[in-house]
Amino acid sequence: MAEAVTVEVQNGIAIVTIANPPVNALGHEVRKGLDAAADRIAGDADILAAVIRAEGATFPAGADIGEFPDVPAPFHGDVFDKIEALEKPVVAAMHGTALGGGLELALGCHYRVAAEGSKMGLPEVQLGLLPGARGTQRLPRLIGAEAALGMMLTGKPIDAAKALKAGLIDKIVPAGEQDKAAIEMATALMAQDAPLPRASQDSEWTAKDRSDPALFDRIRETHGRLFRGVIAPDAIVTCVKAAVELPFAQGIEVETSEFTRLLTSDQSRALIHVFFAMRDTAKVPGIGKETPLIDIKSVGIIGAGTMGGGIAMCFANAGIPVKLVEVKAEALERGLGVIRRNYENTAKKGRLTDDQVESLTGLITGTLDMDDLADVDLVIEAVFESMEVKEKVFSRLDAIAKPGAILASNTSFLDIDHIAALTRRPEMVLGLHFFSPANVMPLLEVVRGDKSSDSVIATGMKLGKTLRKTPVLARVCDGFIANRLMFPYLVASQNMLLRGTPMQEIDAAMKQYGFAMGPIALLDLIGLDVITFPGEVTMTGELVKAERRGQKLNGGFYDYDEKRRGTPAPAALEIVEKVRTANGIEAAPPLTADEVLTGLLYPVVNEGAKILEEGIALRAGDIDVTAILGYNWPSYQGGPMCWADIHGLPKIVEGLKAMGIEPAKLLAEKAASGGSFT
Ligand code: 3H9
Repeated sequence: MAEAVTVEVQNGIAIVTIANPPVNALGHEVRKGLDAAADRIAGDADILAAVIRAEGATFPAGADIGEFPDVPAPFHGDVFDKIEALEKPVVAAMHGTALGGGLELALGCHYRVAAEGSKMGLPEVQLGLLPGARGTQRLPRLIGAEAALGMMLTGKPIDAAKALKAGLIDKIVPAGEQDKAAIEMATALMAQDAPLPRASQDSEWTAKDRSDPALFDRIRETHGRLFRGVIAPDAIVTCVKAAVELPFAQGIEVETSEFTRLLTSDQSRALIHVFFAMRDTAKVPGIGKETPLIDIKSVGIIGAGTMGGGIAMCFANAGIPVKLVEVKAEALERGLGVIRRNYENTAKKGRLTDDQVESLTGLITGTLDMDDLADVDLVIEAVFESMEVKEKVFSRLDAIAKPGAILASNTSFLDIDHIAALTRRPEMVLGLHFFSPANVMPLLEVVRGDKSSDSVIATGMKLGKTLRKTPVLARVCDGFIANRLMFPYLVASQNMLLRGTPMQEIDAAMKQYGFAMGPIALLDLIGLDVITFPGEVTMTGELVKAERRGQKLNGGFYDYDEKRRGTPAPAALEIVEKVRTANGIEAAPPLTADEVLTGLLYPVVNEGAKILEEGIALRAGDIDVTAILGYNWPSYQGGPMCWADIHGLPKIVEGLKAMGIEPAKLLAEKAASGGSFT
């Protein structure tokens, strides 16, 4: 294996190269290499200056996240301090995305040159962490606490131009010329015997920030939303306060202790799991680079309703022309009108130009004739969720579509194998399940039928990326992964309501857990006419009968004001009472928030375990990703399966039994053997 760090001396300049593909993460070997390089630069009299550069696509994109929570010495921060302490100028040559520990490495250098278009950021907060290699101490000294906190709390990178303006870097050069420019800079510095600026010793900004007593309150106010539910932002503020108020040596003690606390927290465990899980969903065993892809240059969509229209927008946004089919002219006009209005609204917000609106809408053509789909590469059916209707569509479609065209259904629960069997090309059929609104929601469930070919599945997964969504592979079952997983959650919420816990308390418990809304409010948002519950849980049916369909029509469980704030609707309370009496249910004392939480989440974990053991999902992480992207499960809880691991599987098994629910075999086995899902 090639060495992760090499040093080559040219004309008195040590050129230190990091080579650790794919993103030059600062793993153990890289840290050892940099540490040794710093020793060599210090001890070798022939070396008068140094440049730190990276091979491949990017300057280091951070610490090696896969190493966490263990970090073998030498530690990142100690290595960067050693580099900063060198008495010879060190210039960082940055390109790509200098993130996290990568940016902290650059901050330890005396000068920073960056390629045009490169980005700098401290995204640790998104992993439930903070910049723990002196980033919280050096960056505020270099660009001021307010700008530094902006970067650390949002985790969003800034581009080189903004970094230059802020004083984070010293020079921008054309892309590809950063190494040459850094060497030139080092050569000039070495000739001048120039002073070595050390960010750790810079006191201009800290003096300014100390004279601004409202600084930290202002920051909390500006970024208040980012503090909700998560612990890292507070820790970041604590560290930056230390940077402003304490000498560097004391500041790094605060940073190290806060970083260690976060690194061993459940939140960073969950968020790091989510980071890798998001990237793993695209990996399908048996399908690789060698699997031939089907070129999708044009698409047909059947149904111009909310779903069909949203899907059409996804393709137009990716530059792929769409033919949108409807049965009636009126429905087609309405669908095309909604699409245009959506784009025009985006333009009003300044996120599209008028020309872009025209070219995007120009990519979507309406037709009333399904025969017009004879030449497209992919057809997605997005008609009413009835097998009878879909049977008709697919039989006809099979006769119309050209050989080699993929036929997909956007069904959210119907049997793809049954649909495939209606065609003479079952190997070309799959499910492409978008979530509403399709042009916004980031999840795409790719449903593999028994006969779907590898090429068709590979193409479906690739399509997810083309449409800028995260594709997750599912096998056929009622509700696939996301909807099947969350159905028990919604059912359990209905049972709680019937058994006497007020709806606002059920919802509050789940908001406290981190959901944007609780299950009852969620039902109102989805629309009460869309979901049918089994058995005695018929409150949604009764509400629909009373012309209450949720937020979209007359309110549902809640009445809504003009700002969409809900209050429990008297009409709904009457229906709860009526259904309760009709089923002879006695209201019990309301459950505590904790009982609501476990009562709703344990059944989800149980369903997740069944989804896994039946092979509907490839891995537990895929289930977590579908819950996070499809149902807004709070990512800092890791999704249901990671949450279950953290919460404790034996506790969940016992809890399920106490609720009268048989634990899934896989769950029981893992609980008994001390195993985990993630
Ligand atoms: C940190 O730095 C802490 C310090 O402050 C303190 C330390 C004491 N480590 O995203 P991609 C893998 S915390 C390990 O698909 P892209 C990734 O899993 C870190 N692996 O590519 C994937 O693997 P695979 C702060 C990493 O081009 C492959 O690289 N930094 C890391 O779409 C390609 O990744 C961050 O949070 C890593 N740091 O995007 C930055 N990064 O192919 C995290 C990536 O096996 N990274 N991998 O699935 C990113 O934001 C994006 O990866 C990046 C490239 C923008 C760099």
